[in-house]
Amino acid sequence: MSRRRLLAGVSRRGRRFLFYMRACRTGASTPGSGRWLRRLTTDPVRPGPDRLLGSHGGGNKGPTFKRGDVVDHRANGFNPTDILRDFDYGKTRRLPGGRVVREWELVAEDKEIEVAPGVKFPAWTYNGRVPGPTIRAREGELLRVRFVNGSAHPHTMHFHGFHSPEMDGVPESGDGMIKPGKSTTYEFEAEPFGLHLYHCHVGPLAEHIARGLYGAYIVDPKQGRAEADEMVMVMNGFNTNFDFEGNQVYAVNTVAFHHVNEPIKVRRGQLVRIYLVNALEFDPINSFHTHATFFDYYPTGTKLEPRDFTDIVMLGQAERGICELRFRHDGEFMFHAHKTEFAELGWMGFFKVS
Ligand SMILES: [Cu+2]
Repeated sequence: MSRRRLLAGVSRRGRRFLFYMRACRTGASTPGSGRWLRRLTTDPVRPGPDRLLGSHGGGNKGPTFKRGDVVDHRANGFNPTDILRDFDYGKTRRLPGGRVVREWELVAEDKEIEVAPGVKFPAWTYNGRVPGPTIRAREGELLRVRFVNGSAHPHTMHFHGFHSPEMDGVPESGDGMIKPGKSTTYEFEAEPFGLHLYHCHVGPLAEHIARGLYGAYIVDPKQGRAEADEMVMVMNGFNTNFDFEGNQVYAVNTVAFHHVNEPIKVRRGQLVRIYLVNALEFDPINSFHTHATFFDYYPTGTKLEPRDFTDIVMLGQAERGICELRFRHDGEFMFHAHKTEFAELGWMGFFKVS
């Protein structure tokens, strides 16, 4: 039975989820720790992720979530809580004329990662993590990214932005596909300012991306942006059964339900800036919704005036944007995909405001 057909018959699960959402909103359950999640998943009265997912072959009976457990971040080699505020500025030096050159080295590596408790996925990674490092530069700098392929498969790095054909990171130009054990250097200017992404561009493209070869690429405007608590959310998913029809696990920054277990701590009244990237494959649209607050939305971050003031944004594949928000009240507030199916399968979390 296909995933889509399976979903068509499980409207009961959707109703349970809505009940769960209401329960969270009314404070019937107080998230904030693994204990909360365990209570949700073991209390026979309260609906929790495990029962919500049960009819999807998920929960503790299936591939998507295991009762009360969390993933082994140490074995993964990364923790989504760290990835959230981890910006990689590379190494800089000045050319004789005074121009800044910013340099990185990224290594492709095949690596099994745990994307939900007990759910292992044979990922292809940049620098051993999914998403890859958040590369960050300032408008107008000269960027050099040395790419080393330590994977068993040919890969590239394709950056969104302006560059010459040789630096496009596609198989047909420049150094083309970088074979296992080989390397190349991509050189281009940091422009335009905004929020972009990079990913492998070797075919079959969907698989090379879906395996985990993508990351956020931020170009700060010359004049900078207002001071804020900044974070990166790369919305992604994992097609763990390799049927290429959809995904069985959804998340921001890879680990399903991670920020249910570990809410994102923010200060009341402080400006929070979210760099939101949709790296999802196999599903054409993803979304981001905040509870109890609205945000200014800057599509692609390429203009300094927001386009929307909203509490939800829809993003197509590879689409991204900057969300700026402030919380007015202390408490714990959900954020999640408003596509209920994705939320149930891992794409939800909480802000803890104090
Ligand atoms: Cu690739």
